[in-house]
Amino acid sequence: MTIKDRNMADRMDLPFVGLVSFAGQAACEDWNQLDGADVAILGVPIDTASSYRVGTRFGPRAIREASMFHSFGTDGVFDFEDETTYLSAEDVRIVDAGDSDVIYADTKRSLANATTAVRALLDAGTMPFILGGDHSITMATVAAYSDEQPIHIIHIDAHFDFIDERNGISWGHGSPMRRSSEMAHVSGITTLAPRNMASVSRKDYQAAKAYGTHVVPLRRLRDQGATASLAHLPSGQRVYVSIDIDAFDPSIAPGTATISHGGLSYYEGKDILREIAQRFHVVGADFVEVSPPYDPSGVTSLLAARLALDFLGAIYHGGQPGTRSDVGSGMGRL
Ligand SMILES: [Mn+2]
Repeated sequence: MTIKDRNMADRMDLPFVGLVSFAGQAACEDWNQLDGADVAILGVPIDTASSYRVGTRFGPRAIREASMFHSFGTDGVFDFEDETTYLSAEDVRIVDAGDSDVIYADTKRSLANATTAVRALLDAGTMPFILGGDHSITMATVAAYSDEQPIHIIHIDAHFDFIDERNGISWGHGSPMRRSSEMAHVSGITTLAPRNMASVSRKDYQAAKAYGTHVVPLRRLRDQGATASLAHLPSGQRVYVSIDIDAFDPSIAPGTATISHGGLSYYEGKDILREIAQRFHVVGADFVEVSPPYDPSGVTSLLAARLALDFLGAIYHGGQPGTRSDVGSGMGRL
């Protein structure tokens, strides 16, 4: 029997069957051939900028593998809680664009490759959705928006990531917001869910405040909710969303470099992402710091995959103005 003779439509393609891609979506590693895709998933497997535990170079593959459990067909996913179907073929076309290249022992060139990759995805008119990698990758992915209209960064993290430099290293995973704050096209930063002693030094905290970072510590976020925590931003604001998995509680996200107790629950995170999707114009996002060697049960990768799909579903549901029409056609560019 040849391939032609087989009825491919009858295949079940269960989550453990077949090649791995993000949520089982089509793969396209030629970034010149992405036309028509709304979202391009890009892995950036760099972990050499981590100041403590490494392993996030295996993050993109682990999140892809975990996302297969949530793979969906053209009919999308029905959420009974709001009686809505998300991620249907009419709403959004997601393509897995593979990974940016990494040069071992050379973090700076690897980061430059990530910038080049994200620019290619933007030039193709897709919204880059990036899987890290340690958090240093965000200074590279945000840099790719330099010839676009200004962006505000919504940064969800246990830490401030505003370190200027340590021992001459200014591109570590504790510095992405500091480096982003220096970019002319970044109009501001909101940091949600920081907490605990030692998550920031007094000097770096003062620098973040001097820059104008809007900070909502985790316990205030929990008290007032997602809507009030983002009320300072105007509706339709162009935002890039950077999500460090260590924003979540180590009981549900143990597989990360620098854990911090008292973090977000799944529903708290989902509520924040839904608020962002409903009110703002999301032009890019990343999920960083998933470290599979510290995630023996795979629960951290599963959480990242689930939240990524929740977020994409909320952004593209019903063709929200400012997302599909704008980002997908590249009209958001200057
Ligand atoms: Mn971080």
